[in-house]
Amino acid sequence: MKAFINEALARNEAVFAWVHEMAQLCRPDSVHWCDGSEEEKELLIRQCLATGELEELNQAEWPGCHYSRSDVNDVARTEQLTFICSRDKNDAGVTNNWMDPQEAYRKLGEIFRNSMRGRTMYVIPFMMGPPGSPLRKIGIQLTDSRYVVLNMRIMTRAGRIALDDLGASGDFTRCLHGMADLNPERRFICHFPEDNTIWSVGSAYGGNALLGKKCLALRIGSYLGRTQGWMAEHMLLMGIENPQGRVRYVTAAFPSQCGKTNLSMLVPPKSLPGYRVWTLGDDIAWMYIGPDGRLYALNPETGFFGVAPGTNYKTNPNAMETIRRNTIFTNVLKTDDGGVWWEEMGPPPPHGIDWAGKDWTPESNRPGAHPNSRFTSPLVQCPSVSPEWDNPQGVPISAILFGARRATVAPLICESRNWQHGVYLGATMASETTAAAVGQTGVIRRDPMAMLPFIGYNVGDYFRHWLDMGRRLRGKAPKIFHVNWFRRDRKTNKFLWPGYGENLRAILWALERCEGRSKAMDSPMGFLPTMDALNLSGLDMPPETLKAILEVNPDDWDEDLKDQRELFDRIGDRLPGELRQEQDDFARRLR
Ligand code: SAT
Ligand code: MN
Repeated sequence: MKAFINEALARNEAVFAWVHEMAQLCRPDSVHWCDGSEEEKELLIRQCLATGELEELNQAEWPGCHYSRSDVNDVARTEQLTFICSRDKNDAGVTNNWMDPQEAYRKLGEIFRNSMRGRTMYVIPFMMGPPGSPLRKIGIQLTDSRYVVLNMRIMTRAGRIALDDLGASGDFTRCLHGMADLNPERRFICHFPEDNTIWSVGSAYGGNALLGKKCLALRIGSYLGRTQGWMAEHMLLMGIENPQGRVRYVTAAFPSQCGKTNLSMLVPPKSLPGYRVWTLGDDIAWMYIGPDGRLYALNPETGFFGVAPGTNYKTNPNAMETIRRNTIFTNVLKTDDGGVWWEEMGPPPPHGIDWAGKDWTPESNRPGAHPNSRFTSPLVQCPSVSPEWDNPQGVPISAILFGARRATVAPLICESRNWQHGVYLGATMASETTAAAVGQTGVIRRDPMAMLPFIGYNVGDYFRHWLDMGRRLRGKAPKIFHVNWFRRDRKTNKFLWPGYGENLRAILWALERCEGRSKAMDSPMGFLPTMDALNLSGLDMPPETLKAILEVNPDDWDEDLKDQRELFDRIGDRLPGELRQEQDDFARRLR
């Protein structure tokens, strides 16, 4: 390892100088440069087991798997403690918390100062995106958490590969992370887009601490994407192969915990023989315009940081197979025989230790796994992994889906009239909140493009960038759809649509529409499948139910339109006029 480090540092003064400066601030006892090797992983795991940072699972049942319990105050992203620190407050926009960069460096600097005394500072060079890709980005994360190192090794291309790729360049994202005392009062996740820098302190939880993910790949990524002419989006990426063997690719944006992982690993129902789904990513897509003028997408990550509760052999068999090996489980329930369990995984064990470290039995009357408990697993272990998953060019996109979790209002699927109208549908998305972020769950919040907590700059400029991309794609833009698997019956409050594998039926209609086939009917919101256009073979669905799922009822929309207008008013003068126009047109069509 030493030789590789010396070699790399001889080449790259910028990295060396920055790491030195940060070490002067945090004062770790030692600095460990991560090379990404297997020996390094084994060493880290051994140390984690010795300190209790990880617990070993039954290695016969769960080979290479480990268990982690995070601090009970540190189990989800903390959006209220997340800041965009642009020089001009207006550049952060109304969807972000803003802090003056000087103040942020000072404030967080005080918390970081000497915070790594008695600990090791790990230097993790990492690459987002496949080697050789025009979109790949290098980051270097400093952290005093071994858990973070082990997760970053699964979620990114970490170690020597990234430093070698960087060469002598100073063009890398400077990611400083420290646990400090894990005190929510002294927890800040700050992004400095103009400095290509991220400082995160006081949390060791996924989205707060694995800085390649939401912080780099989405917040800094979206900022870089706008300046460089590409897009960083909160989207899964999947291929759909038809019975003739042709594969078409789709990206889909849903808020956290709305089933992106399940959809990306979908298993087609038996009644749709010959179809196959290929998984490329479950959370983030980077998209750019390829040499042929089409939109291409790739997944910058190499792993899944998926929600455990609700995952089982019925809802997501591919995820269940993926997580059997080399997986880190965080905040699930640990069973007495060294296995894991979570709500809806299967029959509960008679006894276990819950996510908070307490004794648990099925009679305990509280969840054994935290609702936001997670698995971290390598993407290549997924049985449905696409052979194109690490194609440096990415894959061409046929359709973009914007999905929300809505009990009412939004139909199963709706096709936008054109790109601009599709951007409007994405911009006005709203969804019920989930446990992925700290706060109340189940309340409706507007979540433009499912990017509300992840847009790294002014949301008005972000919408403008979407419109510009459409213009640059000329006639070759993918079609945009709005989907909602979560509509409920007005009387019984039960879900109307079976979801999971059956969601493929709606996507197949979308793909047919992309080829100018299949039937649609006009509605105020956009084009809906006609009653006979969805392939429902083998699905026992009464026509009344289908009608209810596809309904766009003008009376339902009053409140929603009001709420949309509020968002647009708040965005103010950076809101593109085209979106106001789309909104007025929608209101007119509803009347
Ligand atoms: O933010 S995390 O990456 O921890 C999970 C999510 O919200 O998608
Ligand atoms: Mn996510």
